[in-house]
Amino acid sequence: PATTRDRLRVAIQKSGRLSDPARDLLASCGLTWRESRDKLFCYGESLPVDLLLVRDDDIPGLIADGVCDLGIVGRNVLVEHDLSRTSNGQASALKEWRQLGWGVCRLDIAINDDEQWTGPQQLTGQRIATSFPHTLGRWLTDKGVQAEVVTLSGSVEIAPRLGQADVVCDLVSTGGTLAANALKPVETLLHSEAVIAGPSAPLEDGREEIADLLLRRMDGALRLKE
Ligand code: PRT
Ligand code: ZN
Repeated sequence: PATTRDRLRVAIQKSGRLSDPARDLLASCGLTWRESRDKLFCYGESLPVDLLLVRDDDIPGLIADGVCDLGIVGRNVLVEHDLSRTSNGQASALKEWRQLGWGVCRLDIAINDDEQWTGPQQLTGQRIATSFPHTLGRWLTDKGVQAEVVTLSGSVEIAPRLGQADVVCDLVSTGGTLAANALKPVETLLHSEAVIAGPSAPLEDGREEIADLLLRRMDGALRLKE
């Protein structure tokens, strides 16, 4: 690269389910930081580790492009990004460096709760609403099922009632949202949790050592929580 970077850059979710636990985890590693006025960037004071505050969907791309070194993100987002690359013929660029044990959820297929479930073949010819089209597409291919994937960026659970889809494929934690929409989970495509995402290749310019230090402290912090 034209420019070298000697500080580690970690992408975390700006606001959402993973932002507070991610900040807590970094603080438990002894990191203190100063937030920029626009609250998009945090300068690390106690360690050469800076934070970038972004939408969770942007985290894998920022690491793949080398803008950030590590990220704290749901496996579901990482898997979806990876499959979108490989389905384009690009090489897989990222891997999970750590599993964090929180942000646990499943990516499930859910159908109307008054319907019978006989198996994946039942989805043949159906419209399935999801925010994870590549993950769903791979699962359908694995099962040999031909269905129509309807990609929605949010409010997936109400798609059947709006007539946009017949069934949904969405994240589930308690199941309350599905139940409130008269849906029931019938298949699990992915078990997810928050992970430390990083490049498959080693880091450069001394950032490897900073990452090692941060991850060692993280391992200690995670062990204390057990
Ligand atoms: O703005 P940005 O794009 O950053 O945020 P976002 O809205 O995409 O993400 P956010 O904050 O909702 O979730 C971030 C990550 O948290 C997800 O990528 C998952 O890895 C993880 N996670 C864990 C969940 C859930 N549990 C979860 N329950 N993400 C979403 N949900 C939603 C689900 O989509 C459904 O609408 O919660 C509803 C279901 O919850 P239950 O408890 O009713 O089953
Ligand atoms: Zn998102």
